[in-house]
Amino acid sequence: MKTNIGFLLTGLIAASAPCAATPGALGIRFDAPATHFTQSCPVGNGRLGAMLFGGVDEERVVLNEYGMWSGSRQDADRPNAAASLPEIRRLLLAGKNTEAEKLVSENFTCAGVGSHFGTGATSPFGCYQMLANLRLKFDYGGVKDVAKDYNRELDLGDAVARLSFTRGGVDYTREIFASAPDEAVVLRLTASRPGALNFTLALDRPEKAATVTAGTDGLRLSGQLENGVDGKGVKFAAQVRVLAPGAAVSTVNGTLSVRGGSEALMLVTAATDIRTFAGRRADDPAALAERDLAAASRKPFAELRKAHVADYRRYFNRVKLTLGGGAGAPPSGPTAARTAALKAGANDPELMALYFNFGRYLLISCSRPGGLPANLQGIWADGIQTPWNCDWHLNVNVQMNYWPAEATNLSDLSEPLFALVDSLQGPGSATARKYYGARGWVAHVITNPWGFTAPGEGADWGATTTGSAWLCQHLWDHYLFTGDRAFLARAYPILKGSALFYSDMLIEEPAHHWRVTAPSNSPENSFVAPDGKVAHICLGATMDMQLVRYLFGACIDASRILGIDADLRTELAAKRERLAPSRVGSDGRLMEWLEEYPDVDPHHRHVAHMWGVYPGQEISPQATPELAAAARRTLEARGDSGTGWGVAFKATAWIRLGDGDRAHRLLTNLLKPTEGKIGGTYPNLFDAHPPFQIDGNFGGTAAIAEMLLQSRVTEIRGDGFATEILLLPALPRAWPEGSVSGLRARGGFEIALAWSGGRLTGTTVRSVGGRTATIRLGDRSVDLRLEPGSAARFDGALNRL
Ligand code: FUC
Repeated sequence: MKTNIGFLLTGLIAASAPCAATPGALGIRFDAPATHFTQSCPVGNGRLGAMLFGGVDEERVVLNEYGMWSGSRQDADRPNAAASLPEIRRLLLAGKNTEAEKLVSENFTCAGVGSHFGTGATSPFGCYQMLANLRLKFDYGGVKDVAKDYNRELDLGDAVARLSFTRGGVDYTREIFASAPDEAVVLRLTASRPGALNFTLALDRPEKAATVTAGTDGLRLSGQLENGVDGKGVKFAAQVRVLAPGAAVSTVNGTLSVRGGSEALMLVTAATDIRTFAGRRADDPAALAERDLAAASRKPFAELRKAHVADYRRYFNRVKLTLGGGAGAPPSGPTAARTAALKAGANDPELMALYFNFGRYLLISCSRPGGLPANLQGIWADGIQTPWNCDWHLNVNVQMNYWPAEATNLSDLSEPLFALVDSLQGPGSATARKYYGARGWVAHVITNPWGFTAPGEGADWGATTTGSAWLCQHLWDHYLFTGDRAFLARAYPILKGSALFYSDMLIEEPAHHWRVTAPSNSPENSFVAPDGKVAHICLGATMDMQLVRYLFGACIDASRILGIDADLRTELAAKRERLAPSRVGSDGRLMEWLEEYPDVDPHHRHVAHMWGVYPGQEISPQATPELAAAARRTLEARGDSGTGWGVAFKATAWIRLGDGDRAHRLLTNLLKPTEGKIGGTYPNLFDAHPPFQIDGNFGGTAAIAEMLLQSRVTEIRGDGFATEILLLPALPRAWPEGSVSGLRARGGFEIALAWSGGRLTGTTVRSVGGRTATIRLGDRSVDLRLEPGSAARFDGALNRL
């Protein structure tokens, strides 16, 4: 077999060089302007976002800023909730689920309206919303002919969106990016003929923009959001400056008129005074926006662009993926034509590589250290009342946003998620006490920047208690990937607080004397209760038990590594032994609940009990073949379609079960154009729940990485981890050729690998701190010991080179 070592070496060395992947995997293309933001080009610097619509006569750029949250801090805990707990539990133990659910509904949900069932813009829960519209209206001087050669593209190689067309014999271009180093959105327009660039510029907001002022130096907008109490919520400000050499700039009715130039640079800055766990960026948003603007305007465009591209590539170029081997040339033209071709049966591996690159692009663009974590739409939202308040949902969604972070070498971008988790301890310990009389802290299904940790307002979905345990998984997994002991020392109190909560809230069920969560539900799913009615509330849903098992295990390991809390270790180990296990039901499926309740919706979008397969690791074909077979049957029964994130979740489970072809079928479903209520993809590759929800983008990205490389820590020793690294564990037949570099494995390794004809041609394993690993390829394996910083190369049969 041919080895491809040249690639492997350059793969690692190229980690800091500009990306040279095929352009088809790096560009999202459009041949017409957007009419909806799911056709726009999104750019972002973690905090500021912009979506370029690219209209010829009128341009609309939707502006976003991550602190645009209405609402405010509130105490949403019901003061007397704990008084109902014994009765809720008694009813559950007696098999009276519907009666228990009624009591949960009356006494055990949050106080007040909560998230207002996802429409909380004017309530204290609040909602993330758009900042403003930047609108440009062009004057082509009576030119009659239409625009020709329209081309709009989001370039993932340098995080710049571009647009070009010709009209009346003049070539027009637009270019936009959001710079992290300069804290500004930068938009540049050009016309190939002097004097041909004529436009007006306006800034508006559909709600609560108290003032918009125009001066010849630019536009200013400011206002204050609703807080759900007295209208005095987050203050915000945005500013735009126009630099148009040779053009005449004047103010007209609150807008700017720019006439007679051939080039214009617009700089947009913005700030809010939101005070969150990420700190407060501005006491006076207008002053900060002004300061950022003054600093950015001192730099020439080329310098702004250079700094932006370098900053972005620092993240993006850590990984390079090529997927080849599709039949025939991929369709050229707009990306939407490629997703449509997929639906018609095309195999377009490069499109999947594009989707992977886009997922990494999105995370880099909406989640930066020191900021807020990616919400349900990252940072990109159009409108005021956004779907589900664009909050952080803890029963799969925000976690899925961070699924690709570690494996695709963006570990540092999880920091905002960790900061959020850290911040939930305070309010979460009040919730733990008031509802469960428990130590530690808990968060349920929804949260916001205001520290919401109470159960949601609907008993059917709001009672999941393991949102916090699932968040903790990300802390522990970060440690497993990085081996960062200082991080573990910081994370440990959070893990411990979460473990203490579950340790206190578990109760014993009578049939097997297992410890179970109570009350519980399997996220948003329902079942037929013993009385024949539809119910949600139960004891010890399988996902809960998997999560608590994981959390206790992590906490036990962490305390041992840190040499503290021996007593807690004993307490958790004893309880962990008695947690209800994952089980196979009489129909051969993995049981979703403690009892074999009949399904109400056999195709329900959540597959919560697959948590133990992915992202958890308690079920695998190697270690637990019977449970793995049951998981397969569950996935078969659930079907291959669903909401965007639901499809991505099922794909990851199929991957861990070793079925790359089936996972590829699901990825194909995820990438197909969305239709009706079925998930899929919009023309700009945003994931469709529908509506747009970014979790599916990240879930799909994680799935692609997982098809090529998996890793698990099998033992934690004095000198580090023993790790298993699985090469090409679920490579689909549809991707016979390809290569990837820069993927990370647990235990502290970075991997490059290449394959041809569906078989590995070679791999390079580099230690970024890890020492021992077993590399597996199908039935073959090789043990490896490396010093940090060194690398080992193998051919396609795992012979060391
Ligand atoms: C979960 C899901 C919904 C939606 C919402 C934002 O509650 O069940 O489908 O994704 O989050």
